[in-house]
Amino acid sequence: MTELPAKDRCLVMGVVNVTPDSFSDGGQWYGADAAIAHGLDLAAQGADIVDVGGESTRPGAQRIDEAEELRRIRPVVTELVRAGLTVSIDTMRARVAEFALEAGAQLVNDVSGGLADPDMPRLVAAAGVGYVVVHWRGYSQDMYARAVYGDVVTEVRDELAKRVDAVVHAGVDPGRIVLDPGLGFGKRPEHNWPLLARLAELGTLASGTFPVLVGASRKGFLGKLLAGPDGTPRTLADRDQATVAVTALAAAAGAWCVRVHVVPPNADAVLVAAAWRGSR
Ligand code: PMM
Repeated sequence: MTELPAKDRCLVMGVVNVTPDSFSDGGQWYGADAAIAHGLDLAAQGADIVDVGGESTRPGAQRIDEAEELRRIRPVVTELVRAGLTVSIDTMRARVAEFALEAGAQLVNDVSGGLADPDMPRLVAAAGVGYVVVHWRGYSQDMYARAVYGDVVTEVRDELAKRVDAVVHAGVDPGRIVLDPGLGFGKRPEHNWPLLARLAELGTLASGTFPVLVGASRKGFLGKLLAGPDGTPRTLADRDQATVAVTALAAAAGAWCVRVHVVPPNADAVLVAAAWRGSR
C-alpha cells in the first residue's frame, strides 16, 4: 500500500518520455541511458515525481505494441526506482503498469482513465497505489473527431465521475485517485481554457473530493495562444514560460500536481502559489 505523495504545496511531476515521437520532446531522451540521466536530473532539479512513459500520445500518434513499450520503459523505471525516486508510470496498458509496479513505481498515470485496458483498475486496486484517472474519449489517431462538447466542464466532470465510479467498483481506494482533465486529449484550445479556469470544480464530484493533476506543459493550445502575427504557433521549446504561468495559476487554484517538461521554473512557481495561498 502506497499513500499518494503529498506536500504543503502543489507537487511537480517531471516528464520522462522514452519515445522517438512524443509531442513535446520526442526523441530527445529516447535511449535508456539518456532517459535515466534525464530522470535523475529532473529529480535533482526539484521534481517530486518522475513520470516515465514509453508510448507517445501526441495527436495522430499510432500505437506501438506492448513488447516495444515494455522494452522502452523497463530499464528506465528500474534504474530510477533504484536511485530512490518516486516514479509514476504513464501507460494505458495493465501489463506495462504491472512491470513498473513490481519494479517499485508508486503511481499509475493512465491517460485513458482505465478505458483502454479493462485490467488496469483491478491491477491498481490490488497494488494499492495511486491512480491518475485522465479524461479521455479515445485513442490519439483520431481524437479530435470526438472533441465535441456543449458545456465542456460539466461533460468532462460527469465523464470523470463515471470513471471514478467504475474504478472504485473494481476495487481502487478512492483515497488514492487523482483526477486529470486531460488537456489536449480530444480537446481543442477552446475546450482547454475553461477546464483550467474552472479547475476546482473538476475535483469536486458527488462521490467525494479528489486531488487534481494538470498537464498543460508545452501543449498546442499554448502554442496557439502565443502564435506570431502570421498565425504560426509558437515553437515547443518557447512554450515553457507560458507553461510556468499555467503552473502558477493552477497551483493557486489548488491543483495537487503539475506535469511538466522543465522543472526549475515550475518548482519556483508552485512555491509562489503556496505562499500566495497561505497568505489569503
Ligand atoms: N499529457 C501527455 C502525456 N501524459 N498524463 C497526464 N496525467 N496528463 C496529461 O495531460 C498528459 C499525460 C501528453 O504530453 P507529452 O507528449 O508532452 O508527454
